[in-house]
Amino acid sequence: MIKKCIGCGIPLQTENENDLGYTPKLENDLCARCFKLKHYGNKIDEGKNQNNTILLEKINKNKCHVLFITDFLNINNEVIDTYKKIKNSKNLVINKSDIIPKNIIVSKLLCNIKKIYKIDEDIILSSSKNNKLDDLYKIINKHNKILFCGYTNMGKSSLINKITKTNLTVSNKRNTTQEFIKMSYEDKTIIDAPGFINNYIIEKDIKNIIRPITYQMKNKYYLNIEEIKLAFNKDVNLTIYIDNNIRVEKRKIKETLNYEEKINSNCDILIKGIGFIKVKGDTNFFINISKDRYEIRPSIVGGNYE
Ligand SMILES: Nc1nc2c(ncn2[C@@H]2O[C@H](COP(=O)(O)OP(=O)(O)OP(=O)(O)O)[C@@H](O)[C@H]2O)c(=O)[nH]1
Ligand SMILES: [Mg+2]
Repeated sequence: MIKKCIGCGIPLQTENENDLGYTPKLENDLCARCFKLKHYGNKIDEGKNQNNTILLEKINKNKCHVLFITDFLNINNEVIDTYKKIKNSKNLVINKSDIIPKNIIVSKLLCNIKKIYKIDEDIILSSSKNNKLDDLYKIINKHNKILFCGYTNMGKSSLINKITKTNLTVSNKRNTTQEFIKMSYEDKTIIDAPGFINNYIIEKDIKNIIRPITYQMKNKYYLNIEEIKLAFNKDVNLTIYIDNNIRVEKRKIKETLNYEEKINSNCDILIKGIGFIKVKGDTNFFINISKDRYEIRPSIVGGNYE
């Protein structure tokens, strides 16, 4: 039988140091990549990039209940479209609940997400960091075989480590888990899956609760968030939900920005890989990134969507 790395599931090999799964000795339980990730943090090459279509096919072939893991800043059409393509019985899990700002009423948040993205199943909140696992256990207890999937870095392996007391490799590098990994938990089977990949994944760890920042924007100014420039044609109030470590600056407009779009009051401008901005008031906005990088939606943190 082929021996697999207990950290990421890749078959172990001693032949080629530059290929995935390499280990100097087959007696080792970890591949060299997982060894480095566990002991030295981030200084490693990227793992194998997953093919989302093949990954989805493999998930759909499994006869099991699926828990699809995402987090507060990574709820967007692409993520939800992938969730909806899962044919098994399933739940959406908003993990890393420890980063959700304190002023947000989580029951309302989940209700809003359900309505805006038209999700039929229950949405569950969890955090391996804060040991918020009670609602997950309720689901797990109802099934014999449970598969955790979702986009890379959403905390799937961290949750499974907490639940099954295993030692899967966890890191803020994309593609940490390389293959499906089966393990037992009580009389059940739990499966960890490699993460789906997109172009805008936050590789930085969000360690602290998000502190929303409220701005009064004047139309002569634009907001600068990393490489993103965002301006409005009216004075508007907005609240920004991003990692506290990202710098936000207000600067005077000197150039016109490429894309203009209309937004209604109480909608979010979601910027993939960064977070979202809730805008109060109808306005047009101007942005320097193309349409595939951002989305507009009714705000998940307010409003009434009956
Ligand atoms: N704030 C917070 N961070 C978490 C939590 N769970 C995991 N993380 C961090 O999120 C990052 C990704 O965790 P993993 O468990 O490796 O994520 P994954 O979904 O298995 O990732 P892939 O294997 O690449 O698909 C790590 O840096 C973790 O420390 C959580 O509950 N809260
Ligand atoms: Mg993983």
